[in-house]
Amino acid sequence: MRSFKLLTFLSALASAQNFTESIAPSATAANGTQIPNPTLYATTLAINVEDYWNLRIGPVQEAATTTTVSPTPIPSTELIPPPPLYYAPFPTGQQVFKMPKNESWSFPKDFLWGVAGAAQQIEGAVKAEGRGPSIWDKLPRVPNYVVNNYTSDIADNNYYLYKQDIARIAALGVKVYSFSLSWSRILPFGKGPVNQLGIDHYNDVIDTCIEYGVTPMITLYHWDLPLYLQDTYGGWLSSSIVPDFVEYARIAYTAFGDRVSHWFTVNEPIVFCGFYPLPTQHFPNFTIPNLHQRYWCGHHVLLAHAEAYHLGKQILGANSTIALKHNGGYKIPLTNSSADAEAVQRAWDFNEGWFSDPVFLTGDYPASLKAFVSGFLPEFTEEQKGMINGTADVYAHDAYTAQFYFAPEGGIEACVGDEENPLYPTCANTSYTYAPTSNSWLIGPAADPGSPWLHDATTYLPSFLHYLQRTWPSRLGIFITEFGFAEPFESHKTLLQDILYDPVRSAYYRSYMQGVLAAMSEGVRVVGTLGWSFVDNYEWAQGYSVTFGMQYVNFSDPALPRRFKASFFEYVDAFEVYQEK
Ligand code: GBH
Repeated sequence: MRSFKLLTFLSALASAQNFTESIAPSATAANGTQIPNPTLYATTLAINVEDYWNLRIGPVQEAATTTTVSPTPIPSTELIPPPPLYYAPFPTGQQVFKMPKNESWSFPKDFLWGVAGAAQQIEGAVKAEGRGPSIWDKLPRVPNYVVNNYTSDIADNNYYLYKQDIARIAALGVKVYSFSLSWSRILPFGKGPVNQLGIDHYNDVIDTCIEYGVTPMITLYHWDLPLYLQDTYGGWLSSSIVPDFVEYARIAYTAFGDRVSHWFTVNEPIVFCGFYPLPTQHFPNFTIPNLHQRYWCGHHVLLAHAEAYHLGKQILGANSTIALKHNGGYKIPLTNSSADAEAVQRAWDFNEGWFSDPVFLTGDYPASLKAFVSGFLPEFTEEQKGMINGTADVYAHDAYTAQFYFAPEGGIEACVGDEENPLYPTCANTSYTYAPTSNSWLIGPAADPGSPWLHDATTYLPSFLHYLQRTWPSRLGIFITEFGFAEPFESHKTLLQDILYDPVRSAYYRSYMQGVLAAMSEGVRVVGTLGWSFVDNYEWAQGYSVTFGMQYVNFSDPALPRRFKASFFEYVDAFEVYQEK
């Protein structure tokens, strides 16, 4: 069984005077003698949120603007679209920026189109008004975990600028704004006392959306785990996370459910479970083998999500939409060999299938994944399977791109039997280029080198959407909850006007929306699309070196007005042309 070698930070607090980086108390006494078991010498002192910041994070940066800013009207000149890009404008004429219209395409009136962002990436104000630290306040302080050791202490300062941020997207006619809650704003320690100031903040974000005619949607968890839950029991590695997450969900549904009916429980568990193991010098260690940690995390995610779904239905009612956000690219066999077909299937199983088969099909893992995890995870009971199955009203997918897959050298079977193989346990190799017999062309234009996983592979989008609908059918259809592009080298551009004209991202948005329309005209049910992101923001391990925004943000002075990039107009244009009035 798992045993937690947890050296609590509380014992470190006892010697907080000389506490520096590691929270593990020294195993060596002053005279050089080994202390046989330092965990014996632990204590429990009550510490407040300020102490906790000081103990684990240290000083944080503060923005110049530290009070909520009132919105101002968007100047009408800012709403003038750019001159056309690449393609002849249709109909012709000055400043006309319209897609040539395909009469067999359309978005229904109630199509949920909008933009998305996430708390840790935009809010800043990390210590303001009682917020507790998250693991993403700690990770940037692990040397070289993040490019340039950039933190999200200030980010877009959206915590104070949200009114203007909402006014700006409303000015372009955007229908939906999807944001995430910072769990540690609402519960500074992830559990225990509720911070009313955090609740008040999100109440006002929601009310501002409604005032501007924008539909708010909430993601409960976008990677910013309250640090305390990681420090005390290992976060998602422990079953203790399940009741804590469900309680947090209850608080949020109860506070905001009267005005918000679209909810996402967790964002991309494949990704955040992949954060484990966390850097061992900076977080308590757990004796779960590294390779197993992410699957323990996934196991608890499924249980937490499912319980939160059922609770949500009770509190929010049957008309609510609740789902978890899946992620991954479309998977194309590199060649038509049966080995490559099997590699593709394994890749689906170990990625989307990991969470989608349990939630949409069986309550349990796909066979190839199960063969691996049954070596260490407990099997879901029949009751658990029944509880997990059917817990998403839409198939929510963050569908950015596509990739080729092929069998590893030496074959899949050999890899599956060889823990040392770097491709183990998925045992599927990947490529961004077509096979050498097709001249090894890249699948599509590359994004910024800081996002090497991302290419404009929108030619494959209709096939992708057909695959998702066929494989994991859902009650309401597919919701593309994120898609977007990192304009190559954008952070190297120095002239504002150069930054604002983003051709590769614009072309991506254009062909992406055409791919959605094509798939819909072929019978794929897509209920909405959310562009990522409405502003440049803190791009996790890439810091501010990679930008996904459809609006520019000046990070040296986030109080300066945001500016629309050309791509934002391209995205909006798809709805001006194709949405039924
Ligand atoms: C989204 O995930 C996130 O939800 C969002 O927060 C983020 O800002 C956005 O992407 C843009 O990056 O570096 O080769 O190991 C999209 C899915 C999964 C894509 C993890 C990047 C890492 C690939 N992401 N993946 S790699």
